[in-house]
Amino acid sequence: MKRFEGRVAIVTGAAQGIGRAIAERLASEGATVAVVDVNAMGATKAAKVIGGKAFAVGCDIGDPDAVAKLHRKVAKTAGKLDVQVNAAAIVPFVPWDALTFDEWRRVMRVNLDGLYLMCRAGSDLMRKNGYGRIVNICSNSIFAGTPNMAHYVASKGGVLTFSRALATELGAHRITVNCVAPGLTDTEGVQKTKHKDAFGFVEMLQAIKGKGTPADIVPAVAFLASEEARWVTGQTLVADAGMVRW
Ligand code: 4PL
Repeated sequence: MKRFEGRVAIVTGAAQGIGRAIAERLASEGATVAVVDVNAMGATKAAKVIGGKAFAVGCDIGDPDAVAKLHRKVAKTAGKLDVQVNAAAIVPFVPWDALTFDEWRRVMRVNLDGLYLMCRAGSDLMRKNGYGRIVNICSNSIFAGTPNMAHYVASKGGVLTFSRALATELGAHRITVNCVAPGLTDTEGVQKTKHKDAFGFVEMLQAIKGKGTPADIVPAVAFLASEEARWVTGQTLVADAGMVRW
């Protein structure tokens, strides 16, 4: 399929994991992709591997000036913005008894403040063309109440409800806003934390057995980012092998 020919996309968190897999898919289906990550070197490497019209931008999405600069660069380089996938997030493993206010704020700064900044700048750019697809990466942990990440779960609950409200506000501009909520997924980030020890537990709860990978999340995102998803907005699609159902 070539659903993104002539489209311009931004994918955050695209140096690795789910974000990177999404960037690869959008590019392979024809999009010009801004490969965005706080790890600028990682973004550069990912953009090089993706090739074609992909270009890297180092950006801390929690920094208002950096986000403004990113969108100026995309407007200048690619001329417009059609698709924005917000996959960048901090995925902590911190038990409640160790959770400090500084750690709470660190996660909120990226997972919610960063999402606000990206959607503020992204929707302003999309409105100029009266077309847009925003896909925000949520998490099935908001339904499961997953332990050791209360601040993350709180932030992802905000991702869902913010996306709903934004969908209502942006509908008039033919911009859709939806979420994809993955379950525990085998990524570089997860492998670096104790979350990697939870695969057996989540598999027990899944309707379909196995270990989720970024490739299992990509199709849901690509559908919501595509032109033909125009009748779907304000929704959250859970992609977790049936671990939670809502
Ligand atoms: C079920 O979003 O949804 C661990 C780590 N386990 O980040 C997540 C589950 C993790 C999750 C998540």
